[in-house]
Amino acid sequence: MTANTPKASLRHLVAGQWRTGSGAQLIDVNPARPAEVVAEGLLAGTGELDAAVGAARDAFPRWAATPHPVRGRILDRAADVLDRRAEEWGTELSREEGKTVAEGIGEVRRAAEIFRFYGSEGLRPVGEVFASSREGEQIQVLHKPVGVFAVITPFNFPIAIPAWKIAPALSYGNTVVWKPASVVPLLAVRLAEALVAAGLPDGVLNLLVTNGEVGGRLVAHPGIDAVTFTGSTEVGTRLIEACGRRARPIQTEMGGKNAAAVLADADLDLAATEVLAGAFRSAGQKCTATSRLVVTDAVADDFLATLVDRTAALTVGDPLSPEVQMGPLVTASARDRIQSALDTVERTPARMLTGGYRYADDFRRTGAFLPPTIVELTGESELWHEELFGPVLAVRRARDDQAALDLVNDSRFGLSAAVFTDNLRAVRAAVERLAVGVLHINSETAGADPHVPFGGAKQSGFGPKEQGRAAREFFTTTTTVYLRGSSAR
Ligand code: UN1
Repeated sequence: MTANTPKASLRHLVAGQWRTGSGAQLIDVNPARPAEVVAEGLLAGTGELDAAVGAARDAFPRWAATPHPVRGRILDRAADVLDRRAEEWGTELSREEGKTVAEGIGEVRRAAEIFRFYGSEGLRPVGEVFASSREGEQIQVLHKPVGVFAVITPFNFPIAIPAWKIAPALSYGNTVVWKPASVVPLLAVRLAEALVAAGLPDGVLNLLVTNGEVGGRLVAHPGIDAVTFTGSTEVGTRLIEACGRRARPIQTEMGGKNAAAVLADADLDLAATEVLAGAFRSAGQKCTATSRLVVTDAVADDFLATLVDRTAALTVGDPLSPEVQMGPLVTASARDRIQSALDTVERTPARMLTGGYRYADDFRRTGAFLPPTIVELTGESELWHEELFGPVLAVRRARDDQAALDLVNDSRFGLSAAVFTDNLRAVRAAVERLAVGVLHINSETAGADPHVPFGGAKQSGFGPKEQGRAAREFFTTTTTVYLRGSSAR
């Protein structure tokens, strides 16, 4: 793909029709080469919003009544399309979002896997049966579709996160109005295309690429039954309030400031490999990224020396080049926001171990690039507490293993953590004491398998967990049936 690759035209999917929008102009650019337009078109406005919600409402009764295994076959076919187009769409993902092309292709395949899991869901048990304490009675718990879901997704996994919300929503018989982050509209169009090609009936999935204002109206729209959101804690808590006022169920997956703890007996080479991946893949733009590192004093000097060397050796550049290990941030404004936070380092008890500078070469200065950065803190600093969502790792040293685990818990977030150790006692302490939704022992903080629960503690998440069978809790509503024969027989 080159600068001459034709740009895509931006469209919205409403009631099975691809439409142009009635809102402002959107120009979607490649963050590595900001002069290169990836897609262009008009955002959706409030007219399209009403039409999309109306279409989802109209489509709901038939879709809910479609047998679950039949719905599942459509999701399976969408997975086939995603697998078939993985190279092409993964390359577009890299060009639109900035992660490396290998990560982009991997993400499209991951979306396919998620659709396969929920495609099979109709072949698994659909409810629970309980014994009754009364003779001649059985108690059944039935899981039913909820209705129309508003699905709001972030830029950083432009196809995997939408997949893990849309696939369960559709599998369990709901219909959807989806608002993706407007900086990654092309991959949203691709996912919708896969579902259309798979034979999804009109109106079951509606896609609106639009701004935050129309997104806010979507969440508050009277035709919406429930909301699922992944994004910042700031926006998430606003949506929780808006839904609370309407007694409308909402699930949010929000910020993280995830720590890796390297304990005294850790395999330092393994820990360095995993911390490097956790902190700098996708340029640190994952809510599961490793953005804090705790090292116990006994191994701190050795470990930090290795980690700093390996970080400084990372190849940063055009994510479409196969040898590049880290691409740009998603936008120039994301880069500038993080750069300003790093500019405060001089005024805090901290020292820069690597990175923290501005690139001087033309290519990386023009693109949204920031070097992979490690900063060691010697006292209280915002860099320990605030999520930057970029390639920045804040380090603290701990006296011993117990103090290291205390530092891991020293956050208002609780999405994931990683602990590097071979010590069984330390592992047990970590499992029992760390307030996180996802815990990795001897692997990086990021990553989420499609068949197991995913979500955070504290201010990282609100409502039921995502993925696997855990998603059923949010995407269905239950009826408890006390079932007896009639007394006459
Ligand atoms: C991963 O770690 O591979 O927004 C997935 C995020 C998370 C997904 C993380 N919801 O980064």
